[in-house]
Amino acid sequence: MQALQDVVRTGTTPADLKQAILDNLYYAQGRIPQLATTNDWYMALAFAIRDRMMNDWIRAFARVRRDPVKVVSYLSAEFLIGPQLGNNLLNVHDIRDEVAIAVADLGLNLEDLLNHEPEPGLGNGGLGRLAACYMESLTTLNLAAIGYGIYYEFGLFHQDLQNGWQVEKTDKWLSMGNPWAFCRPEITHYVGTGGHTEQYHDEQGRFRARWTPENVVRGVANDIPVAGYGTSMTNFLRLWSSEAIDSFDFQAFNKGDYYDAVREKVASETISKVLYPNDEPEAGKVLRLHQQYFFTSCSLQDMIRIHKIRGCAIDTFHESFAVQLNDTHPSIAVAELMRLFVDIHGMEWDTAWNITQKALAYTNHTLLPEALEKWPLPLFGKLLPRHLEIIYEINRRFLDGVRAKYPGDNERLARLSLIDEHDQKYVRMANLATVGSHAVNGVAAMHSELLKKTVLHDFYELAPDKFFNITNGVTPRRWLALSNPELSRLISSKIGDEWLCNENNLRQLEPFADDTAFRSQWRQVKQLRKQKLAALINERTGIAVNPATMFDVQVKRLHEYKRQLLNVLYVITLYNRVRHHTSAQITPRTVIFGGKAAPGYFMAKLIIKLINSVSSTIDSDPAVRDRLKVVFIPDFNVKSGQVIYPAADLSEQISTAGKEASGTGNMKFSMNGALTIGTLDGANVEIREQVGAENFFLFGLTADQVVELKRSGYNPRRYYDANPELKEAIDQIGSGSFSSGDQQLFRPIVDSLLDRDEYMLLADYQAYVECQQAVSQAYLDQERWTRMSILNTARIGKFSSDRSIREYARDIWHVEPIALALEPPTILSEPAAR
Ligand code: 26Q
Repeated sequence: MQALQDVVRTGTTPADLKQAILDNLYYAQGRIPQLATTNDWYMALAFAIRDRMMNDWIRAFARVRRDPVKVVSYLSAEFLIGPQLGNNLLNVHDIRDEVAIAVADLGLNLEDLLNHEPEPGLGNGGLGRLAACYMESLTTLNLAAIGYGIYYEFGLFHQDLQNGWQVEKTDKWLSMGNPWAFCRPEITHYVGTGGHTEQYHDEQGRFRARWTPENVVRGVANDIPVAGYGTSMTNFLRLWSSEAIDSFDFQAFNKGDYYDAVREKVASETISKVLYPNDEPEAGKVLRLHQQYFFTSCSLQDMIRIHKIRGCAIDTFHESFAVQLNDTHPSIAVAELMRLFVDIHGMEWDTAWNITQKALAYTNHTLLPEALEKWPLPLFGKLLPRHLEIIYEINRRFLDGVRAKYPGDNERLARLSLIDEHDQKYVRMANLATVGSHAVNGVAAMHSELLKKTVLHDFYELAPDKFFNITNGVTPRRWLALSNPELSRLISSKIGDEWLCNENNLRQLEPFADDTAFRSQWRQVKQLRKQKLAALINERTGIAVNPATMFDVQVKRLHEYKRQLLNVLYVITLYNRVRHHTSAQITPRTVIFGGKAAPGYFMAKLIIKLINSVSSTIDSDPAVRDRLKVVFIPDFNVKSGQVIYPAADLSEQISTAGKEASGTGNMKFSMNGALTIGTLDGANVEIREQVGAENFFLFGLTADQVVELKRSGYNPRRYYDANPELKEAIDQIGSGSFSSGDQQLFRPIVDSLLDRDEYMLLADYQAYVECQQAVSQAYLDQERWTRMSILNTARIGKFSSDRSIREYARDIWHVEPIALALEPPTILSEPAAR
């Protein structure tokens, strides 16, 4: 009887779904169809889909609470999950078609409801999106996992353009409600800061430390389910929001100091208020350190709570959880876990250290020295006095070991120390994470090699077995099946749909590269996706682009090392060539940019302005505008990415070699059949290996050559003086050709290029222009281009996040899939296991 009710409650026929939407509209939203807004309908549909995730979710978690399965705990300050509805329609029993019928029956359009969902922008870019892809793959692979992070009230800002400049708008993503999150007021943990420490002897006469914090906030869990594809496994994100312990400080209140009392509350709620919009650390931001400690502490306390519920002893913690640190942002976990073990649970230091190291693993995402997190010691000690003591103790013991191995090598000691003592003192978070973990990995083969050679070289010499490479990957569910349904259907029509969970199957497409009819269908799909992007561009910018031109795309955060400016220099060169008719045959291009600049990053914002200025200048030149167009799509995010990647012909991956740890956009483009023009940097190296050198447009200095050129004294002016086309382009920027004669506006760009050129754009310019020439040539032969495009998709399987996660599972976490098929079905009358 109950089981039957369960089936009715969450049935998946169009009729069941229609009824469920109406029920939710009425009972969860308090609305009737006649008065419902698009948001009401969207919410009702989202609740109906969420209802259909509950059984699997509760069942999976009951299993995890009961049985000794090792759970992956992915700690990340960012989860850039993107819109949930579309992905859940795909992953939850693949019910999109049924839902479309149900929705149409209600007089609605599914596309409109999908478009209505706001982007949950809980991340800056690559690192946050990687965490989201990994959670999806973990679930698809039936691995038990919890993604721990922060429930930011305001996610990454929205980018507007005003007169070509970036303007930031607050992201109020929760203002209309979030149907995917379960607030769990009963799951809370307390997190202290400040105050003082003291030492004492406990009842057994043991020497102990006690920390009396000055401030305490409460973290409340907000759970968002994560569905896997083609499995009943469901995992979840547990994102913490901060609250004041009491809604009022009654002492202050009674004194009549109402504002002081409320101020406390406001300060507590500030912790999870807003995502820092920089994808690099900024020195001295105490609130950021507080955020990191807040979510890390809540998460570790939560794991210990779950571990105890399972009836396990504290000293087997590492058998319950494999804790992955997504960059150094949660690296305070090393000291916090030690504090919880030693101070709170009374464990011996050596035992605690052993368990901590066994539980933790650290992923590094950058080699750039300015991007390595370090906190000024006074700031750190004020916020986390006990943690500083613990870090000193870890450091003392660690350096004793180093001294024994390398007697007298003080320089090595200074480099390895957890404390930077060069002038001001700092806590080095990468060193802390490395020492406290049993595994350290880079995110692409080249990056992992450079890690061992440069930033973590001394650690590598100490413990070479700690170091791994796990090349990044992206989920083919969101980035191919969901973003590009037409291409997915075309692929499945030839090789079946197994490729969705078995990435190697894509290889079976290779023979179809030689099939004329298939190539024609492939082009038709690309054309369709280009029309869709053209419509989006028109809606966002008012610019009409021609889908018959080559779509040449660079979308990613704005950063000097990513060299959007090199792309602009080429565009200006092309503009000049068209104007001067020096190029007989030019392949018409639409050059598309998108990406946010950190609000305080002056140069990145000026580059956005330059792109928009070049765009208008070209657009107002009738002789050029049909053959060359430049557009900047504002507010690039996951949602627009899903429209942009499938529509690209050419993917720009042109960072200075040695600077981009991996890149993941490069994978999304290639998966959707775009060809790459790129340097030997990050995962480009492996993408080229996979798709074949003949299907990849390579240019530029290698990482070794970059280092060597810098060492031997790089002089950008030499390139400027020797190259008339380069000189012309830079002179135009400086002389006001794109700024109505204003010679000051873009001066900082010109000066930076000619005086320093930190990222060696000028050194790579000629090679880039020549490579672009080869691209233009290749595009003229559409049959050849299509063949290359198909081969890109066919050979990109390695970059599925499923492959990455299998490697983490095998080499770092030592976890196995759980067999859910053996579980009895959950029925509503049976309470979930306690
Ligand atoms: C740190 C401290 C204080 C404030 C902000 C930060 C912060 C926030 C975000 C530092 C870094 C980030 C994000 C970094 C990032 O996205 N890195 C990218 O990670 C991708 C996934 O591995 C790689 O593909 C990219 O190459 C890498 O740049």
